[in-house]
Amino acid sequence: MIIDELEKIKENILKELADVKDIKSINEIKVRVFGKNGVITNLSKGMRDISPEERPKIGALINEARVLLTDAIEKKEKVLEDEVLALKLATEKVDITQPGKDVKLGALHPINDVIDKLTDICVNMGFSVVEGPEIEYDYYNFEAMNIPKNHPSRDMQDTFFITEDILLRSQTSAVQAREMESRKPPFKIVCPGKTYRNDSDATHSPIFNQMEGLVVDENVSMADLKSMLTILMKRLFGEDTAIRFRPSFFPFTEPSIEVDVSCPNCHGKGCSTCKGSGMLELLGAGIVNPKVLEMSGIDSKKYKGFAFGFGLDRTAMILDGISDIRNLYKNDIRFLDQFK
Ligand code: FA5
Repeated sequence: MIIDELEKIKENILKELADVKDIKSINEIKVRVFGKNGVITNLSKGMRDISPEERPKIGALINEARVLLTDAIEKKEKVLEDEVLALKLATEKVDITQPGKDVKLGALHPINDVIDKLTDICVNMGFSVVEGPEIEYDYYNFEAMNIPKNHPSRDMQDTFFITEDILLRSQTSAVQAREMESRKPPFKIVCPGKTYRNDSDATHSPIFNQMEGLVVDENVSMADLKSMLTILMKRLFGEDTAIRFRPSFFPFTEPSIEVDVSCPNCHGKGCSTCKGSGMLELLGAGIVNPKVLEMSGIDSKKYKGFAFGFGLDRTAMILDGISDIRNLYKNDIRFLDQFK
């Protein structure tokens, strides 16, 4: 009889609900009672086999049981949820009197710090910041810089070749030719980036960073270059920094100079870092060789240029008093922590 069956279902489910201890079991009961094949669902489906006279009465009883069980399930659910919440509140109390956890703050790497400082100074002087590829064609790194294949001046830079025509750029000067090809004078650009040479000692690293600067305009002179570099160096290192300009040679500039700054380790007395000279070479510079301008399609009769190439690792060494360049690449937190 359906009526007896209904009574049994109500009795069993209410008894089961009384013993239930978790939400998962409640959900299982819900499926068993009201799911697709649940006991109440099946009874409702069976209504079609009941005689039309009895149907309203049985229908009302099934509905009554549905309301009763839904109500009981919801009540039990609420009780269990309250219990879970009470337990959470009791166990997850935050003691606001406890001291906070120490958060370890990072800092800019000394080289990135130098790149930021130098590019800031240059942007203030009207330069645009550009980038170029680290894997470069021999053409841009050497040939367009007036250093033909097999020329002895290639020995000045011990280069990592990938193929005969492709290399890891040995100088950011490679960006000069790319920019001269794509821009119309007048323009002022700086290009910071990684460079590579087969070198390693206290002041030479196989990976290092340079920042190239290039100005192309109608009346550019060595006096402009020297005064601009002096202002730049004094802004970077301080007004009373000792700076030395020396004549030098680069195939892409004529005349050429090199610029030294007092050694960070011995402050001019002479030590192993500066190989006894008291000074550290920081950059090369000069008036752009007219041949280089012409090769990149710039009229050398109308326009002149000056260029400079900073060693950024050496700049970081001077700014932060670092005596061995290799420390910049060891990723030793104890070393890097000093520059926070
Ligand atoms: C050049 O690379 C030229 N392209 C610079 C230049 C640009 C001259 C524009 C004229 C016009 P040089 O080889 O001297 O020049 O390198 C420039 C600077 O890079 C050096 O003064 C030094 O500070 C740095 N440098 C060179 N080799 C290394 C190295 N292996 N490790 C760290 N710094 C280096």
